Amino acid sequence: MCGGVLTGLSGVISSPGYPREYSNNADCSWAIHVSNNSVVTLVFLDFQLEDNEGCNFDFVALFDGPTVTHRHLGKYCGADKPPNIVTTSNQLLVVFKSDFNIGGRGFKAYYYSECQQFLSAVSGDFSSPHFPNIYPNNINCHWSITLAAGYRIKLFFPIMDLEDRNSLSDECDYDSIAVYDGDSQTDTLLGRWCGREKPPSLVSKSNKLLVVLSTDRNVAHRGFTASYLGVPVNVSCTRSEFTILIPQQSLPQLERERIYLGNPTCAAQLTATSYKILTQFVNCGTASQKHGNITMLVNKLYIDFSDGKRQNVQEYKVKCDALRKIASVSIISAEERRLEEQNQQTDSVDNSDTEGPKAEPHDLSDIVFISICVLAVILMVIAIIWLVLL
Ligand SMILES: [Ca+2]
Ligand SMILES: [Ca+2]
Repeated sequence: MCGGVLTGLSGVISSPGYPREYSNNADCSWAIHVSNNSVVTLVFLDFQLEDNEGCNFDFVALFDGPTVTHRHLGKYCGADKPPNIVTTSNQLLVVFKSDFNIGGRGFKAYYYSECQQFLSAVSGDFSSPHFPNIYPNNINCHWSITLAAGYRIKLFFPIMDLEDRNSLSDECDYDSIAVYDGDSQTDTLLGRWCGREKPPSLVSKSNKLLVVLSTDRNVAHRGFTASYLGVPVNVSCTRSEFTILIPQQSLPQLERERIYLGNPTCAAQLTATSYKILTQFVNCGTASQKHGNITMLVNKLYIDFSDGKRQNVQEYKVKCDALRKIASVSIISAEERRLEEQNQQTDSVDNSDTEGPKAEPHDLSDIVFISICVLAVILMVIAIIWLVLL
């Protein structure tokens, strides 16, 4: 009649006949069993049972395991929705009982396994289960990021607090975060971290990235938070211009004006499949910077994802080594932007008495090239005059 065994990653349960009044003398049990090393979260959507102090007549009781002998997580009745419940193991038992009279609408709830998350938005955040409270033991959580083709993924860990390394092996043997450059654990391992060592910001080679949190049977800390952003990869340059291509499918429903290089007058054009910015360095405020002997032409690409609720403009640094015609693009994180602003402040102080190297419009090779041209013209003129005189 009611109850059962549920083994999916997520599912819905409700009292018999819901939303019609439940029967008297009901006795239902749902045993939820998710994949090993995951925990179960139960969320009530609706709740109305006969009320009495102590919940002795009609009630929902929850147990942290497969049977009523496991730890009691709570007993609920009345019309107040119970709080979200998280197990410590991969099993949850839900028991619903009613007595011989007086009913109610009953309840409806859904459960999910907290440790399987698939992310496909262009940017997002995630964190260890229960963050900022301590994470469960014996879990193995997967966050699988897959963006549209033409995107790479940049991943940051603003907060990192796991159990420390094994002092004997100096490895992350107990709890760890592992990041794979793809969608499975057979792909290249970008690194494994634990303790409070923050991973550097990581960039995927393709449009997929997998983050795995593994914890052992004891000692837990606060966990981690992570943020990721999609980077459009198609940036190229010649000696005089940038070409930036972003597949339209990677930025669904974004007006072309929201993508621009340097300033809003250099907004993207729409082609059949892409947003395209093709622009001369002299336009759009592209600056040249010296890095040793190499002159890099640098600008910022802005993609405005803001909606009514939230301001969200992503900034990307685009660079071109014009001599070698090699372009690159990277996301500017909030942290990098803060450092950059600091540097600009100190730079503007420094520049008041010294000339910054940034402002030089031409590199040495251009000057040499022009000098040779001028010399060639002079020699030609001398040759012509000499011929005429003869
Ligand atoms: Ca009753
Ligand atoms: Ca541990």
